[in-house]
Amino acid sequence: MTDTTKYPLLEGITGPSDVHKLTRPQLHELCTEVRQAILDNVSKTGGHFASNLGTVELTVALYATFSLPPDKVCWDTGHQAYPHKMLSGRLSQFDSLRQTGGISGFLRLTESEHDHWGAGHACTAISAALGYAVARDKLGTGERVVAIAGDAAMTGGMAWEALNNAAALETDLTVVLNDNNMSIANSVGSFSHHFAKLRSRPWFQEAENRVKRAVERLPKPVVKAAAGFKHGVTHYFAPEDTGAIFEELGFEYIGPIDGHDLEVLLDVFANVRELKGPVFVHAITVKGKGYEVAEGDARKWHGVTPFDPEKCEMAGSSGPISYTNQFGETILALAKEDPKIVAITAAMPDGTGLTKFSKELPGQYFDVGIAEQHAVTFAAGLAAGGLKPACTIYSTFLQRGWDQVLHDVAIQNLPVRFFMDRGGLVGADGATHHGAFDISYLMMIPNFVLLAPRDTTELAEMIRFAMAYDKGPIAVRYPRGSADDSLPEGRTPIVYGKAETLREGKDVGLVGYGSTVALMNRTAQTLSEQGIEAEVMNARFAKPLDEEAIAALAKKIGRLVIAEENVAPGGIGEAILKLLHKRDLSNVHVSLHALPDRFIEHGSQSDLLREAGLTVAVFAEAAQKLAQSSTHPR
Ligand SMILES: Cc1ncc(C[n+]2csc(CCOP(=O)(O)OP(=O)(O)O)c2C)c(N)n1
Repeated sequence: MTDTTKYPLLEGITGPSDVHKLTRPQLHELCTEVRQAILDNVSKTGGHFASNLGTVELTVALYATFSLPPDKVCWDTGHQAYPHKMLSGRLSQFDSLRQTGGISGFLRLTESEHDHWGAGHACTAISAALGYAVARDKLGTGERVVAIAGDAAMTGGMAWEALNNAAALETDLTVVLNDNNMSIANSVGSFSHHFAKLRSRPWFQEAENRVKRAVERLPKPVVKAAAGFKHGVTHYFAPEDTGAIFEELGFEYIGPIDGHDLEVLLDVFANVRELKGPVFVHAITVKGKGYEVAEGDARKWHGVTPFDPEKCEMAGSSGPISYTNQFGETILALAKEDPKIVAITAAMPDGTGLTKFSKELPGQYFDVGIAEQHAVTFAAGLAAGGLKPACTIYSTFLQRGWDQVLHDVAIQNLPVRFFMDRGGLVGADGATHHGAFDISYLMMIPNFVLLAPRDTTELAEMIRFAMAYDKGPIAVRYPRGSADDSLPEGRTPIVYGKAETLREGKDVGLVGYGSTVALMNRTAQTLSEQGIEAEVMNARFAKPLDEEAIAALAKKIGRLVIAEENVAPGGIGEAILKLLHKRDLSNVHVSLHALPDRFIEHGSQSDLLREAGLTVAVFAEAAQKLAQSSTHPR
């Protein structure tokens, strides 16, 4: 470590024990370096930005006061844990953040022994930490366990299920609320009002001297003293008249404290570490802290593409309209004409394309918080009550509402329209965020209609179709990004359960669904250069499948290549195989392509599609083999 290094202290940190060796002034300096390292790296790679600038002091204070290991910290979601990654020996790998083969943007049990909980979906940290705490109690290992959750994570029912359970178990557990009053968009709901009420109390700093004196008076060994500290702090910071909900639940509530005041954090954590029972520390932080524009617009700077740190400008996106924006524009236009149309998001107005809708039609718009289960049943109730709900949830997050989809929507055959963005491989967010399962997990549910568009124009048609369909639940899935514009323009209207033939051929049949239709069309172009004439079918509906058209294609050519951006079990490929079996066409030669039976990590979408074998080259080779080696099984 020399003075010439960019981050003199941070570069010398190989793990938590190195942080313990630093003096208080050095810890302050370390915070400055971590913040600079986040700016330097994320401005080059892109990634989560504002959330990480907000947790610098929290992380340094945790590292300096807890013993990691054996103590454990579970970060909720993991999108605010870059400071943790840097302090646990991964600084030098930050140039590979979220890239193919590089470090993850979230935490992974397999990435580092210091990652105690892997996530990507929100609201899981308190449950996980409670599990760790109970395991510790049973095994007698004695370490401390901390969960760190954002205020928006507290809009999810699972966080409250965990608090309820933790208080009943009365085990030693610290929950730190990282309250920046922001989700990705604004925090919503009555909890956010409750937190605001708590935030309006006198802060730790204002009573700092009083409390410091109280803390200093605590005798050691601390177990006995901790109780005194606990009561002292509770007395100072949680006067009974404010009725903090956490106290009612059985937690010792400590706060609010300034989550950027390192001195306060160090004192509080050092003492909280010794407390018995469930403790709740309420830290107020600022998303984007230290980078002015991000503080001013944390929503825009939550997740970023590479940007110029001096000019504070992100590269603008140009090019064809994205599926997300196409959804947003189309549903807004429809809802303006029909006041019965209502749009629901689970804390993702920007990601699902509903921001403009929320501004122009606030009365028809509901952001329910990170509460997908509730979003689905709420939509079911809206449908039962006579409205036309458009329930917009990413494919990966709808997994959390699966029972509600089945139990509340499908069994009652309610016309809830689901719009699932990010169907397929999403790229840099990785395994927790890929939409790899939705075709399967909806295909098996009776009453559902499933569609996927070949491009953004077809998405608009399918949205209109879905909003007009009122016989039961219907779901449209579409991928991240923009459409491949290589498809022919001649369009046929969307007809219930009907596929579309894009190109006639006689040597091999290529069947795509959603994002793979364009790949199939390109495959046909490649094959035609080799003298192979392929027929291309856009399946449009995975359920009900266009059995007549697919069976006719299979019969006509005897060779099919089928591809989908979903795992094979329960996918459209399997449905077609079953159809061939049912129609006595089992001897048709089939080459089936789908996502493999393993979790795919992060990387660029094109790298990941290649890794999964979903490319034109792979399909063309499969088609060639079928065309050349197999005879028509007539
Ligand atoms: C189940 C689930 N739904 C939606 C998301 C998308 N998401 C990622 S971060 C985030 C906001 C998190 O806010 P908060 O917990 O307050 O943490 P902060 O970003 O403010 O640090 C959301 C909605 C998710 N990760 N998981």
